[in-house]
Amino acid sequence: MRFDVLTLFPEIFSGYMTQSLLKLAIDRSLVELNLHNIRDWSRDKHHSVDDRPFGGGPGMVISAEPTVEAVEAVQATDSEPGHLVMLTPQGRKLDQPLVEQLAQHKRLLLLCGRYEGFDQRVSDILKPDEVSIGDFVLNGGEVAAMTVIDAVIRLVPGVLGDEDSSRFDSFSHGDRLLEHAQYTRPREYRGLEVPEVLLSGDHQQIARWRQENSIQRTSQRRADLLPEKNKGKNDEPRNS
Ligand code: 6GU
Repeated sequence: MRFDVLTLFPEIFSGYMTQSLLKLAIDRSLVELNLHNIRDWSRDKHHSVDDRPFGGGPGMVISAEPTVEAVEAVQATDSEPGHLVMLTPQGRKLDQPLVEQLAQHKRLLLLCGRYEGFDQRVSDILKPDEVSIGDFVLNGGEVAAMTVIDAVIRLVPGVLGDEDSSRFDSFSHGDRLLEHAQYTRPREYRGLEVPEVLLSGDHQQIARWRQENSIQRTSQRRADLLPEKNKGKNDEPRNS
């Protein structure tokens, strides 16, 4: 899986790139991550990449020319131009099905905006897949791009140590349940005990408890995720 990130602030990614799971995947050549500074494609002597909006208003708009040329140049560095994603609050909202769709591509280009966004002609010309990570405003697309990378690499074969652990995550089955509660040692902490069934060694009972705990938590916290049949089941005051 190859990622190319186009940004005005490539240094934002340096800590993330040396983080364990991503670094391991890069070291094992399962993932390639290249950073490109859009400013490198600026043609004027001040290396400017933004300008005031036509029609007035606050902030600055990222110019079409350096952005389009940066994307085209980066696309041309591989025989496969890749799937172009623009991170913008105006995009379609990221969820696990979209992550799975993005993970199908061998190459993703992630275009990160700042300020008041890009000149509209960037989208008109490049027709990117515009993606948002939620209904809130970030200062730029970089954190959103890291979110996309983080979610996608978990689906790249071999990246996770345990091949099963992504399949059992919330949202990756069709049923969209939240994860059940987890416990580790000690058995008792500040008077709170680990549910007895988890210590029983009875795998069938454990599986049943976890399934019920998942449904209960989902109905308490995220009832919008539940299929109608489970709604209201175990609907008690929230305690887990
Ligand atoms: Cl992708 N960018 C910005 N600037 N804000 C956001 C976002 C993206 N997704 C949610 N909020």
